Amino acid sequence: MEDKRVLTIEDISCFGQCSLTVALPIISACGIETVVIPSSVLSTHTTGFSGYTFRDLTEDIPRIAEHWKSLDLKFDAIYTGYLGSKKEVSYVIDIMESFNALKIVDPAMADNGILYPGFDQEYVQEMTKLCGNADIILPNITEACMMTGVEYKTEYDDAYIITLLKKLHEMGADTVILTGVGFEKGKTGVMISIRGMVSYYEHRKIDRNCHGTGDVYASTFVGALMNGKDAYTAAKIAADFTVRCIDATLSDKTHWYGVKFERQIPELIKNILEN
Ligand code: PXL
Repeated sequence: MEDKRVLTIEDISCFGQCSLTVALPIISACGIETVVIPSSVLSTHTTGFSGYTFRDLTEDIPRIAEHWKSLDLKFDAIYTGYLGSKKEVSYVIDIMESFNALKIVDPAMADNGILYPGFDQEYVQEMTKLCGNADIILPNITEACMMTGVEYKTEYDDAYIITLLKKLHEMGADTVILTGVGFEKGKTGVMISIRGMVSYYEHRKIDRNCHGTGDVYASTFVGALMNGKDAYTAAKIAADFTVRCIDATLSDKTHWYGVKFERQIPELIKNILEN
């Protein structure tokens, strides 16, 4: 298989197993050259910790991109996760316009009906624009509702999810991977909609709210997709891997801040090779 190169843009949370400290090892382990732009550096992620440091690298983003343009660098895909500010999102939109690559966006701004600390309505609007310019988006239900103006619900039927998918497509993306969609107790899953052709992959729901699983999910999806898997298969591989990582973390009560994904990577690679 031809070697692939992905650019990922997101923060470095030095401690906490999310964003770049998840994306870089997972995508690289999938055999993909992983180029990074760290959009900011934090001592930890922002959920569950207080007093974290935050170094903004926003103004480095266009400078890095200008240098790369002079080198004529090419990427097969650009994948973005957590971004620290509205300005960063606007720079990412510029980068996506300047480099001809598959655009994959995880809005990474909200969960369980609420925005992550530090984000506001203006940020949601800018992220809605970025998602509208993307080819593939991976929102959860909270993010989908915030971007489409649909009321957030924890209990819903097929029709509600189909409406969300339709409104997300209307924003612009061809492929929508809607995560955390569950219709029965003890189950959750992902809705995969490719230009309105909808399929569903259901799996076990583990009753523990884990940080960083959105990043593990999106990074694995990108790694599998870049290995030539179709969106449904990549979404399924990512879901199975995320569940394994949560399972591997459950027995360790001190490990509340992220998931232990590292020792699960060999199984992920096996799954990618076999599927
Ligand atoms: O995508 C999760 C994430 C990444 N980076 C930072 C975060 C979070 C979630 O809260 O705070 C800094």
